[in-house]
Amino acid sequence: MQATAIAQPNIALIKYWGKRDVERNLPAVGSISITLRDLHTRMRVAFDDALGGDLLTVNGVPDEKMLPRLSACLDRIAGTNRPGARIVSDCNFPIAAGLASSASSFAALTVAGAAAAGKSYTTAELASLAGQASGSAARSLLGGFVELSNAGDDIAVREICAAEDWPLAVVVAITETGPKPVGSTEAMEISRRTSPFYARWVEQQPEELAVARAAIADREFSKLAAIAEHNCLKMHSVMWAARPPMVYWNAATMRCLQTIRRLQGEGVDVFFTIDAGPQVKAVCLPDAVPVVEAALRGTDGVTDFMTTGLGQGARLETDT
Ligand code: 2P0
Repeated sequence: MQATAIAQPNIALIKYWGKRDVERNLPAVGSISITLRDLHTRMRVAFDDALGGDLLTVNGVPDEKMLPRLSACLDRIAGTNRPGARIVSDCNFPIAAGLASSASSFAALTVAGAAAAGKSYTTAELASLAGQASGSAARSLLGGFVELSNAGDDIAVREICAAEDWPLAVVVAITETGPKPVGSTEAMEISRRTSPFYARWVEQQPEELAVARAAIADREFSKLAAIAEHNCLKMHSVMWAARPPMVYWNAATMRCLQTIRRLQGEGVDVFFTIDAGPQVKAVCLPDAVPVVEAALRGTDGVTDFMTTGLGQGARLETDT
């Protein structure tokens, strides 16, 4: 009746932005991500017949705001006639700041909830359950480079390259903590309804997925860098052109981009990607980590940074 799972966040190199079915939370486009190693969410789920409802603590603090989304996810996993659940979540990085905390949280919740409920779901079923809670969460079920595709009336995830087969590193430059102004779900819908670039974004995604897939298969860093930066800037352009416009960047975000452009000019193998938040993720070859860290540390407005390699998918931990 209880289980603990750990999951790492993932960062999309070819982004998920937009939904084809809001009700079922199905993405409008496929995506390709890398699962990180050193950032994690640990989630413990304990069903208890004595509980009248669900209880959630996040990093030791009761959280009623997030609870309905987690409860709905557990309902889909274990059925609505399930007992109440005590959910304990611990996260070692800033929550809701564009670092994919919902991805690691819902991947860990899905794996822990299924085990606590005694269900043995296939990876496809887990992906569907995690994806309904948060689109990017399905990708954190797997490690290394992960592709999420639309498959018929659902989604599918698959590992396209193991973490150890192309051990890239990611330096995350933190420029601001705290919750984002507009949540991703709402921002995607505003983009779909109002951005003049949205249709082209959806139309061009298969081509960009193919380019990234080939770059990963061939371990061609510069090819992956070019398509990932283009895809990231295009996603943000969709948002900038929406009404109301949504700009997640701050001045330090832009300065980090300039730092990375300078490094590229000096021949360093590094590229940037930015999600729905102001942090900049610098993806690089492991040899480049010291120079990338030093350059970002010296960038005005970077308050902190975290460096990580690529890691595994969500997994159960032995419960004590
Ligand atoms: C991604 N993002 O591919 C994109 C890029 C943010 C920017 O997936 O509405 O929290 O819960 O399915 O997964 C963030 O959105 O959205 C996200 P929902 P989610 O990583």
